[in-house]
Amino acid sequence: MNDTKQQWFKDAKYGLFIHWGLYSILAGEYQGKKTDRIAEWIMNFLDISVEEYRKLAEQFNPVNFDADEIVRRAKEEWGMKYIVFTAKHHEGFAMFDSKCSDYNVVKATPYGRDILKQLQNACEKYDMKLGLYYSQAQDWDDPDGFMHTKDNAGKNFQKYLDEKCKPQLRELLTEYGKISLIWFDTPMGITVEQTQELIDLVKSIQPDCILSGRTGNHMGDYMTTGDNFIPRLPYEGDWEVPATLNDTWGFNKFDHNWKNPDDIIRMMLKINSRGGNYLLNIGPDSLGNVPEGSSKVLSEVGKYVTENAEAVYGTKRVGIYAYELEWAQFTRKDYKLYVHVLQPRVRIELLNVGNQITGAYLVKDHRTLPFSFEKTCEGDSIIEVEIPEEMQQDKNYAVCLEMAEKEPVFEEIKG
Ligand code: FHN
Repeated sequence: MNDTKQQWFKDAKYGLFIHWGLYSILAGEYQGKKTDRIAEWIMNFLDISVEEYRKLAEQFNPVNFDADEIVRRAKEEWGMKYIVFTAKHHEGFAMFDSKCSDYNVVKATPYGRDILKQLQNACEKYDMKLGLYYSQAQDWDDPDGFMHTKDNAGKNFQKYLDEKCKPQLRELLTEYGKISLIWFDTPMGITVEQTQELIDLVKSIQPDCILSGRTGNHMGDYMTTGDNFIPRLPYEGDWEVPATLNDTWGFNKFDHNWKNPDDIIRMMLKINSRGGNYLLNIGPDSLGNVPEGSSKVLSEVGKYVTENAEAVYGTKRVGIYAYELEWAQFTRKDYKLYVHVLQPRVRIELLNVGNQITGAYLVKDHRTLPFSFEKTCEGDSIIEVEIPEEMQQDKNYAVCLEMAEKEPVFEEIKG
């Protein structure tokens, strides 16, 4: 079972992924050609040479970037408990002041300021956990870094690891305060020994720093699911679903396919209910603006999360309930079952939940609600909670059922 041994990660439930790099300048299009795939892969998909791609750095000037504003909103408005920022994505460009590669935001761009330092300062100010994405295997700029779908024969991968990857990780772990998580990704080609070298390096500098499921050879500290893939069943241990708000991670000016807030809330609760964290992405544009489409959705979801904070953060995996409920999702704590009501209801009816209920209240204002628990004519347990009349047309609120038992008693359907 995956155990990060970090309570903050177990309790977090909801985090912000930020994919940002030079690809945001191309925004899904290069020399009139569009990519119909994730925009941060444009260098690979459209076969842009290293020499050409490097020229993008000369244009990178994100004068609108406001780390304080992004972190403040993530914390106060969007309800996120941690941030994972792409310190270096597959393109190989460092969004921090790297001493071992000049291909970085301070030395190679007109902007000349350290993006990561600004984020670190803001995270410290708002007491936000900071994690860093680092592409440890793919580096499309380094001659010895791997590139998916291309011929990697003859590359001296160990040289890249020793001369770029490890020195940069050392910089990240020594010069940017507390790093709570390193989000390694696409561990293609990396051996068990090489993976262990990376783990040892990280843990020797910051022992509490946890490692994503894509560290390599399944040696990370927790399970990372496929992108946008939600496990169907409750899953034991620590895990996380990385997810997009549209169909890309890096900014794509053509992609306006934003998911709607209700769907995001439902997906978040499914993930939380099954025991995982939801790491939801934004891709700022080349000026540093967070796309309007994503901040609108995040604000709506944030309203739900902050109003119902008690029913989200620190909750635990719920067992399997016999019925599929269109209108609800569950989360739980000891002696409390939270029913997230996602569609209008006159009353909550839960069949085959056999707990003795000692109280019921609306999570957002702790208003007590009338309830009963008894048996149906068929002898099945049934819990009912009355919804106040003025709320019967509402959706998206949580109700807490206080139970005499520590955990929900989900009965089998006997029929
Ligand atoms: O190739 C990357 C992709 O660009 C993005 O960073 C996602 C996030 O989970 N990870 C890889 C694909 O799974």
